[in-house]
Amino acid sequence: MNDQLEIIEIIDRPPPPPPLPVQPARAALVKRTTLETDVTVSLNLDGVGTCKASTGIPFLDHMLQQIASHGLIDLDVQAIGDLAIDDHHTNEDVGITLGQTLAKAVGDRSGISRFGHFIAPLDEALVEVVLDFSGRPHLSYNLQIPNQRIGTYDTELVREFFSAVVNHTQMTLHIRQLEGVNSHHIVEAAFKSFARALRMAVEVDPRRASRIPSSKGVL
Ligand SMILES: [Mn+2]
Repeated sequence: MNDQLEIIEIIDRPPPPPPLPVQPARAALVKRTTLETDVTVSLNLDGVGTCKASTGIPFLDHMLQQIASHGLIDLDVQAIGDLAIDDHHTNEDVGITLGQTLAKAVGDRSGISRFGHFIAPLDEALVEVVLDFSGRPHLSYNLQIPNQRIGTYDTELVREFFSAVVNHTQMTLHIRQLEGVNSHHIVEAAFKSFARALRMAVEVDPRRASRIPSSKGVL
């Protein structure tokens, strides 16, 4: 043991660095209730991809898992809908509420990359997604899904889902099928591609800092 420790007095101690600005959490929760459905969505854009999806529509839950997992979004979707009629209202209202939650989480869209694109394969299926957090809703969609149903899910509802998301996130979304034969593969490739494009678009651009990525100054 050294009992003659030298104590050095630092006289000209530099001032402590200023505290880092607290980044507001890019997380949001929206609860939406109508006479047809009761939907709660919460998400964290800066998550690790955890998902709790319980919509009563098994295939939709499977697709929400893709958004969380490949978008690295922590996502919780709970829906109770009038499934005794069919899946239409619940599917659409999950899309609406997810869109509203995404819009809330990105706030005024400052600091984000804004644009995102990806081309995801799933075996023979190949689907390209290009999106823009433009503040204007637009959907271009050309999926040619051969089967009317995947499990119990009506494949017409895929377009309805993305349309609801687009209208309530206020985003431009192009979904283009390049290849594909199997219905499950085509739809799942679209959701995977959407997830990765979404991740790219909401990623914080450090060179953008907190500025809004638009020459108009508003999105
Ligand atoms: Mn699958």
